[in-house]
Amino acid sequence: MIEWAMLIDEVRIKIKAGDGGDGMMHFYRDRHRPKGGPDGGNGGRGGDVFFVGISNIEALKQFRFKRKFKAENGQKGGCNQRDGKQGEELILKVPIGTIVNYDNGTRVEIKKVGEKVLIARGGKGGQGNYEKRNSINTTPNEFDKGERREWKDLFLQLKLIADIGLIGLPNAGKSSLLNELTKARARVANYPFTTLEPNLGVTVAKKIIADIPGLIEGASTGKGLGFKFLKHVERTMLLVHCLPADSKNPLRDYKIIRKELNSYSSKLSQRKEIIILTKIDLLDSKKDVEKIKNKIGAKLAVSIIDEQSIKKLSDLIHQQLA
Ligand SMILES: Nc1nc2c(ncn2[C@@H]2O[C@H](COP(=O)(O)OP(=O)(O)O)[C@@H](O)[C@H]2O)c(=O)[nH]1
Ligand SMILES: [Mg+2]
Repeated sequence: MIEWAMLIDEVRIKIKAGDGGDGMMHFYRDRHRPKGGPDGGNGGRGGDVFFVGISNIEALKQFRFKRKFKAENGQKGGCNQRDGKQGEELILKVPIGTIVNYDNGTRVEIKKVGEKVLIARGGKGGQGNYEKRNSINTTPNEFDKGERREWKDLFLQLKLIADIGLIGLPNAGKSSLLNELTKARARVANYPFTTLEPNLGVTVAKKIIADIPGLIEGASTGKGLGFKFLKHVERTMLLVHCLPADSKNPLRDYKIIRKELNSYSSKLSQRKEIIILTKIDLLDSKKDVEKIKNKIGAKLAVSIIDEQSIKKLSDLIHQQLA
């Protein structure tokens, strides 16, 4: 069994189940029966809020701009013992692996595709005065209000399962490659430690790539930020080791990272790895590229300004995972 990397994406939203409709207070009247009996109907139930699991791991994106969601309220009861209409339920699609955290500490996980999980129950409708009749009081002039529902704050966390980990020293071009290989928008900058959290992206073949930041010499012993992320690396299926062409000594860079991986866990050192030479547009000649590529045992040489090379990388990654 392969252990999976679990990375987390987070969002806060507000939801509200529908209020129950109020009961009706009404007495039947017509020409022949000026004092007819009570006939006020019950209020309709408020709509429930459900989450349904889907496989699209990008689905939490829907909450980027719209954050408040509400199921329909039940309608008020009518005359003639007519009950109010039930409120329409609200169904939100979330990726499987979503953990729903309520304010009170309760947690629910959406585990299966198609699984419909009740997130907030709609309010009961209130009784109308028809329902309130009894042997003692045959003409009640009371009704109940429908149950009201409040807004709930939900904190959604997505446990993501990364298939591929991009590793390498800071500045190796990991975040840039993640952006090119996926539609992720990781921060890129020309200095170490731009990426504080692992960035995630989804490839064309729906594989998840994690950009593992902050690996430096000593990371396995807790130095820098890398330690925190090593556990994510441990659970990926494939490592893409990035070595930049503008490094003074790419072989040394490689060894630094390998040493950290090995001392963190021996299992990790056996993980399938492909080495790639990055930023090759910074080299003067193709001959230089070949020379370094051979020296470090790279499978591919890429540059983010060479679309062809990115395509080759994408193909290689998917082929390795297959
Ligand atoms: N010339 C060139 N620069 C690149 C390439 N890839 C990344 N860079 C630059 O290298 C720097 C570090 O890249 P980044 O992706 O943040 O590296 P990370 O620290 O490994 O995530 C940034 O200034 C990038 O614009 C490339 O293929 N060619
Ligand atoms: Mg980065």
